Amino acid sequence: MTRTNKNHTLSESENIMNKTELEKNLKTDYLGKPLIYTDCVDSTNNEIKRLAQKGYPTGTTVIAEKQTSGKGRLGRVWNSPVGTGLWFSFLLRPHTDFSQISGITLAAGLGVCRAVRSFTGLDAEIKWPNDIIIGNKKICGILVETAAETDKLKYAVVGIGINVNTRVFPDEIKEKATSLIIENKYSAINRTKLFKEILFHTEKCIDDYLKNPVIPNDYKQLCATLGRNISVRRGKNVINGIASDISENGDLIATDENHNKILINSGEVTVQGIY
Ligand code: BT5
Repeated sequence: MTRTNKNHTLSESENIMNKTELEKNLKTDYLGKPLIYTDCVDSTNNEIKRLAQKGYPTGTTVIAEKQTSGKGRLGRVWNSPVGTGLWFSFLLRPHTDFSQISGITLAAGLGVCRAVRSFTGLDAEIKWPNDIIIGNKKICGILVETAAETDKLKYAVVGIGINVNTRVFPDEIKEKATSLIIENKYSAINRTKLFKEILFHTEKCIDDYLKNPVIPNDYKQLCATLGRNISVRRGKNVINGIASDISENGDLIATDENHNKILINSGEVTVQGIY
């Protein structure tokens, strides 16, 4: 069976992607060049690190149908079953220092969010720093890892996982995860086209940030965290506040119960109303 409308076509043969189609009409300067497509890998982030050690250039991208050890932050597991999602990573060798890594991370999230919105018309938003959500559930996680040489940034790996045509989630995540097909009233999304759209928007956001390292206004407009009650763990304490802004270097700014400004640059932020 083939269902058709502009961006939402899924024939049986499209359940598996292929390298030729993935590379065709890629509108990027460097992302996806070269592109390595594989059936199965431990983690596309790990594979990029192996290729980085071999000297592969900036933009090198690995995409897999399935990951056996897909990972999130802090050693968490990223559920990456075959044939339903987009699991990919790319290598960046930016001529910047570590201070710009959070900006690059936010730029990648903005790129994915813009791509999902323009391609599907769904109201995707960003949960700071770079989860993509629809409603109050997560459709995408991004893991940025870096390698240093003395105190200089050697390279960064940006790993993106998106639930595209996933209909069922394991029990552990079914309350907090959703997918594009679920949000799209069960009309399937063409993963190959979406992948190319994401590379295009993400490259543009990263380049814009590297040229002019400020957090763009539309990041803030799309950031579902702003204006909400949040809590963050600091050692043994939990601080509660309202998220109000993003600082120049990408930190979340919140106002606590005593009207003090707090800057949050890492760690787990719980946002009221979002998974
Ligand atoms: C992230 O971590 O959200 C970053 C995920 C990055 C995955 C990509 S896939 C391609 C590349 N290769 C990799 O090995 N990783 C990257 P974090 O914020 O720590 O969230 C992880 C948590 O999200 C887990 O503990 C689960 O609760 C939940 N989770 C796991 N799989 C999920 C999924 N498919 N959809 C939504 N939530 C999920």
